[in-house]
Amino acid sequence: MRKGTMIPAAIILFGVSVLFANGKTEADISDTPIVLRLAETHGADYPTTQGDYEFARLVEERSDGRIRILVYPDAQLGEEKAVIEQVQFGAIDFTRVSISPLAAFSENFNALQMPYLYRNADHMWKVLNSRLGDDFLGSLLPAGFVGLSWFDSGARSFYNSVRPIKSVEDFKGLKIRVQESSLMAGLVEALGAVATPMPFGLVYSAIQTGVIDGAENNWPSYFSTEHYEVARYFTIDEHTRVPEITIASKITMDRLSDEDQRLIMKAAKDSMAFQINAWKEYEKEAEAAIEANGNEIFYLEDNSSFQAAMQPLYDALSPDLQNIVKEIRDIK
Ligand code: GTR
Repeated sequence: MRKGTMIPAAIILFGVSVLFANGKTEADISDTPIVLRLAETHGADYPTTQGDYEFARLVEERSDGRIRILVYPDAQLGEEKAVIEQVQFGAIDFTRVSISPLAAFSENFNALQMPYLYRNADHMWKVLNSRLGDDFLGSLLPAGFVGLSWFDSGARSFYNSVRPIKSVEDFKGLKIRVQESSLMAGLVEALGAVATPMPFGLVYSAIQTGVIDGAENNWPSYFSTEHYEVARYFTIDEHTRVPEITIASKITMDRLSDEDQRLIMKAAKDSMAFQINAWKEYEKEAEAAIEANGNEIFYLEDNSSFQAAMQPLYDALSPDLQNIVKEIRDIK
């Protein structure tokens, strides 16, 4: 569960013993030759964190215990944007993040998360698993990252505490939290709401105290954060599919042998199936729990007016990004 309490990164950096999911403390592992840290915003039982543990397990197993990746869940190392910055200058070795905040560091990532871009989940996976998906991973190098792998994150929809959203008109005047992403802010503004960028960990109390009216996310995050308890109206409009990504610091990777770099890259890719499976199960559980809680859920059957409202976001893309969008759409 993650309502927003955070252990400041400084506590960890200054060496207070932290208990990891495997029951070991930092002291227990001090004789391990290579110890690397991975930052994760979600709690230990969330499917992406489960995918991180699987990645760490594969790396440890395949390196015969020579390389150990410690997963820090619950935003212990900070919120996503700050973590990405730390990965960029090598203070954190890996992170699993949403590509929304990452696009501030590598703008082409906006093309991969445009509203209503994918026909369905299969289409998105075809893209991510194609040469284009690998090109995206590789395109992070100039920004100081090595893109490793993709995780599932379903589709994002709107929720709020004020009224059911059934049409674009219903957004008028609502204050909606967005990730620290200019694209997401533009998306919400295009619908007529007021976009409020804010780190994930602050959203629960911001809704509870009325600082914002709502936010948008997938079923699992709406559930695990308990936002569903303070924002009971959920409109399934599925405006974006925003893949999750695991990235490494280029500084960290450059310090490793070519063989170890390959081992890490392969282990990351091989952890994808595990996460995708865990995602499917958790998504079902989240949906059932939210329905049982009596939330008011509206399934938007006809999203044509939502799509039309978002056209200006496509028009504002640079010609290069428009070409990538076309390439994505052409993947059948
Ligand atoms: C979740 C995602 C997180 C974070 C969060 C948010 O779906 O898994 O990494 O980006 O959304 O809205 O901040």
